[in-house]
Amino acid sequence: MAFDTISVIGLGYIGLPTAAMFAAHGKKVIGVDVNQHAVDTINRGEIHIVEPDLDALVAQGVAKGRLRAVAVPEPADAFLIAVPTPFENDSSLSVPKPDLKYIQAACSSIAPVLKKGDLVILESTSPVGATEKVVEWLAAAREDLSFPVEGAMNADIFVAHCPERVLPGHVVRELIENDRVIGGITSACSKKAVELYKVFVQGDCVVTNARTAEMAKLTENASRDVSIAFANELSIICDETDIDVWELIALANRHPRVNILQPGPGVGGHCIAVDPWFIVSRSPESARLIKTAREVNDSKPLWVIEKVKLAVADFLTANPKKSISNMRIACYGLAFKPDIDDLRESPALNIARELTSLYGTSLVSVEPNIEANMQVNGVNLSKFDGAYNSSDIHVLLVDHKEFKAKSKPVGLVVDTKGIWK
Ligand code: SAJ
Repeated sequence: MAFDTISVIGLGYIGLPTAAMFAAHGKKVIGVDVNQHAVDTINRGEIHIVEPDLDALVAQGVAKGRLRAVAVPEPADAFLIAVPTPFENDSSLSVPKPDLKYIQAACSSIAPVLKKGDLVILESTSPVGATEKVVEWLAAAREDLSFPVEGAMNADIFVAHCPERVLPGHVVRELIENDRVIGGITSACSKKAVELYKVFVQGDCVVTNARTAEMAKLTENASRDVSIAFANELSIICDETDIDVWELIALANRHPRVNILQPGPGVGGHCIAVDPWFIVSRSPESARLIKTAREVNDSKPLWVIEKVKLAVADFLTANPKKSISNMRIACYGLAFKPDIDDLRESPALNIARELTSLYGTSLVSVEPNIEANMQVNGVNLSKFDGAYNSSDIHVLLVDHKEFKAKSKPVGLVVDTKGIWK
């Protein structure tokens, strides 16, 4: 059978669901991760991240003996690389630059077990040219094998880029239903990659070259970032002009060709707040709108912090006997978006952290997706009801379902998501 054994390198928010999905479709799957805690958790049939329906999928795959996790790659017929692509840790750079070290490390780890006929897929969101780098790194490590070259025929190994495009919170459904963009180094690579994804993908598998596939993914997220920046800019303009931005957007969206997104505390996650920089770092002179959108979204948390400072000043003016040490401020939500526990690049977390440093123990934070009564990145976590019933200032940062179910609390409210009107 083609692709008898599939290996997924990186068992995070994308790799683990992908691995479990192949296992659910009858494949033998070897997941690889450098994090021993993740490996052990998965091998117990449990998961180390929060994603609806993923727990059952992993439990089933492990129980049936189709899914197992290891720390060091073993031979397989297809290798999917789903590792992070962070920025280079260099504060002197004016435009953040992608760091491919995890992709390179993944290549080094699979190179020794590659054999003729294997398929290697880069799923990680990557700057243009990264898939060609994968070929370079693998070829340097395995001189005994031939690797694909654009326009040439026949090689021992097939390499393609197939960017993940699933929405955290809906990963299991979107893995199956979404269309996939498949960019092989050669058309033979693309063909082989389509064959692999068709194991479970019901959407179309659309073939292009590797560079276009890389840029397609970056473009999708940059497009969303620009749209959210427009909404965030509107929210600031509306605040200055005493207009309810949510009402305004709802009205404007009644136009058949207008579809404005929602403002918020800023843009988070490891995707939309990151990927547009991959375009800007490559084309700094030309990517003007994309860069400005990033700056608009990145500056929104500072604006929210200023709003909270103004609310504190208003409260103290209205209550002259109080001081910061005997008032209470609550932040609601730390995750980067509703109904998940993911704190990556979260503007809400950054706001709560900054407010904690300003107001100390007068400030509590609530995150229903993380156990209360603990500290997360320097932020004190409290239970929702206590904070809701006893705070003087309420700062709504994430529209989690628990918060949406409540009406506007008593006290001053800074609502970045427009749910407590
Ligand atoms: N956000 C707003 N207003 C909105 C929509 C989102 O402020 O109207 C904020 C969210 O609160 C969050 C951030 O944007 O902080 C990103 O959230 P998201 O739901 O837009 O996207 P992600 O980061 O969870 O997932 C995106 C998706 N890309 C697109 O929708 C184009 C997903 O399909 C990708 O697979 C994912 O990035 C990725 O991995 O690249």
